[in-house]
Amino acid sequence: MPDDFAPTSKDKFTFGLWTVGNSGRDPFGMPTRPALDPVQIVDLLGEVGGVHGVNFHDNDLIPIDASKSEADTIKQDFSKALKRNKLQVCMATTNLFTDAVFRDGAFTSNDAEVRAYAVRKTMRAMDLGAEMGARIYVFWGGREGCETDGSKDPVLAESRFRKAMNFLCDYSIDRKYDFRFALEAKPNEPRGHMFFPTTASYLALIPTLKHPEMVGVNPEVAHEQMAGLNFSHAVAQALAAEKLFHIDLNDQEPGRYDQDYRFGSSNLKAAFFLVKLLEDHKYDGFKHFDAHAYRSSDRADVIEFARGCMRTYVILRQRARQWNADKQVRTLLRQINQDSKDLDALWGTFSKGHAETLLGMQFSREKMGGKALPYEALDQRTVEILMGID
Ligand code: GLT
Ligand code: MN
Ligand code: MN
Repeated sequence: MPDDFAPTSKDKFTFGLWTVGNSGRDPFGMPTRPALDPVQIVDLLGEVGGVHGVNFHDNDLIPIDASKSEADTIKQDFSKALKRNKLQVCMATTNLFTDAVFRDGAFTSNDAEVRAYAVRKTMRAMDLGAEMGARIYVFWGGREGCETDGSKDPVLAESRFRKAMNFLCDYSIDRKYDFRFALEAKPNEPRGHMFFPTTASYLALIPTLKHPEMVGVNPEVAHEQMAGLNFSHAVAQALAAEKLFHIDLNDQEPGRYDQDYRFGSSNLKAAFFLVKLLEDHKYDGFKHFDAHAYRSSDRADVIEFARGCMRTYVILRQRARQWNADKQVRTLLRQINQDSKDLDALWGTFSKGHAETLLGMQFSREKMGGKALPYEALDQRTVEILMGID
């Protein structure tokens, strides 16, 4: 029987080396799975099937202290593995958080030498990303933040971050790398407080940059949910601003540490409305599963985890189409949306005439306030579609 939900390369699903390569280490325990090198991870993704591409931090691929000849060998082996498994490199990023040098930030560090080193490390990582074929470059400021507000002036921190972005945009232009930058927010963890805690914070920063057209966002489901926010609404704002350059899909239970669960595993209804939003608005970028398997999983289960992320997306996409075409949903939506082009036009553009007409209009608050809004029925039908009821 053909599998209607099998992902294909056309779906543009990607995984980071650090996602399926996650060894199960956490702050309380050692790895539970053997460490995999980049070639083994790419082979694993090939075995998963239907994956479009792979993403990496500079040091996921090349260890921070590797020599030039070691780096060359790694790159050659990696390129062969990509070819063998028909995978592309889609996104690259910089590890500006693991090494102790970044313990108090990278671009926003209080130490000018660390700031310069962070910019230089990113330049080299951009060289590597461009060489491997990436055109999206993600910035996740893992250590950009503080524990005590006495340690940093947050206005100065913002201006340092802006300067780094401006310099690196110019570097990409100068080297003709054609990168689009995607900024990824997170409210906390690993810092007590992180700068630019939500996607909206970055959307507000972007117009203040030297090359705003080059810079967008990379929202992550779990990060917005950690801030107690509705992820779809953050994505909607990015879509409306034409700034959704990349997306990190995973899942998260409310009020917990950063869990990076399999996509759709915790809040299926929120995942459904997210997929529906992306599909309705024809998001065409990469869909990166920035998630990892449970610490208890072995290699075979890691493969199930990766397949599960993609399969859930594909099934939810099919359910979104079903929802859009569903008779009952359509009837309810017609009843809920009371449209009038004339009324909208009245306040759509200002004119003295429009203002006069509006001021003179008669409204019946009682009638408007008494209209039926069958949202219970709509939500129940949504849940039943999700449960597979035709
Ligand atoms: C890290 C983080 C992710 C970011 C990655 C990019 S690294 O795993 O938790 O959300 O997307 O730097
Ligand atoms: Mn995360
Ligand atoms: Mn992420």
